[in-house]
Amino acid sequence: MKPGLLQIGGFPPEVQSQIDAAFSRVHLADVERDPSCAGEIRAIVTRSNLEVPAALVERLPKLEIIATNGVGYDLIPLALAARRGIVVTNTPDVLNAAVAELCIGSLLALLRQLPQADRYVREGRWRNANFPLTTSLAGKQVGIVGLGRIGKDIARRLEPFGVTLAYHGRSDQQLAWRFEPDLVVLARDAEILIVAAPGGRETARMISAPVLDALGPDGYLVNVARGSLVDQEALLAALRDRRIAGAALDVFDNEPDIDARFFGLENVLLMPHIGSATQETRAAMAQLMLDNLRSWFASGRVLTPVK
Ligand code: 8YV
Repeated sequence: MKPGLLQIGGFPPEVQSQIDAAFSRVHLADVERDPSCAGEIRAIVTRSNLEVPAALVERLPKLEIIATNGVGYDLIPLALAARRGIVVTNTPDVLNAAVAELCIGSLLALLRQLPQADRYVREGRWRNANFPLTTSLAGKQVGIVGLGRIGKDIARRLEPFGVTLAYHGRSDQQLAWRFEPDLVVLARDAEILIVAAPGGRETARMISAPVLDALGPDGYLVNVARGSLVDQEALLAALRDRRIAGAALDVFDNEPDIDARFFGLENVLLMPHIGSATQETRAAMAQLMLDNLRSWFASGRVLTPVK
């Protein structure tokens, strides 16, 4: 008999068929309709941008594993899982390159105003005027908040652009780049602040009003991490009042129903949480998620547990 699996969110057909070949799949609505099926569920598959409510986990007495299709696990009740001996797996490393590419691509698009330039040409304005001068990346001071696997990939890829790098995080990793223990100082020194730290309680709203003020009117913010790291009200006000120059944002509070005030701002580049969204990367993430599940049910071991 196939093990029971509860699926949160959707997956592409080629992933879905592999889940369905190995597991007896139900959705949240099935559990609501027929609470008796909760007793059969041994695995949850989910996506890192969707919540696994603690109350749901409490209702699944036979749950052994939660496998998320993403690196983030801020929406999984880890303490409860640990207490219950439930294994949690994620998909680290396979998405580093894609997220780093989006970070640098969106930073360049923001500085060089690529969306505006595209619109300018399409609207036939090229003949009548000169497109305004923009801002170079070369020579800038860049501060990275969170120098984990993704942060390091971003830093390595930024170096050839001729920038000066510093970082802030939990500890000094004794690297070639300057460690700055004070986030406000990092922001004050930086012309570009990149957010690449994990979400969760520890990092919540760390990009606060004082940090944005320290970044200042010539400073740019890029967030490819989680909306929860930023005080969004403070960010909206800083963008509106031009107390920072601009922002490139892939993540927000309350996705996908984001605050509509962003739509009226010209100095912000908005993206629909697509850091890992390339065909190659999503295939590798799904493979790792499925490998973790299969390995657990075959051998009681997983490849990439969340520690
Ligand atoms: C996606 C992510 O949101 O890996 C993460 O933490 O945020 C993303 O890759 C999503 O989980 C893809 O299913």
